[in-house]
Amino acid sequence: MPTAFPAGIVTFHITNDGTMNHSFKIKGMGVEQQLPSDIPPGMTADMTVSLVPGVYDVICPVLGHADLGMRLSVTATQ
Ligand SMILES: [Cu+2]
Repeated sequence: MPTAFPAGIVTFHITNDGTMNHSFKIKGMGVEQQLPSDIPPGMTADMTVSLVPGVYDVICPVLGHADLGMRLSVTATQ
């Protein structure tokens, strides 16, 4: 996914290319939103979130996955 994109109403199209369940969470600037359920392998999900300009952490909230590297710092630009 891109590490910078314009702020505003943003829809993430998330594809699980892996072999186990994963999920998606974005947190920062007072926002904390994640998918209501995990994505099985080979499946997709969309999540729409309203982002003000700033820096956010995107992680896979499945237990232990963020510590395995499933995290990314992204910037919503003005
Ligand atoms: Cu994961």
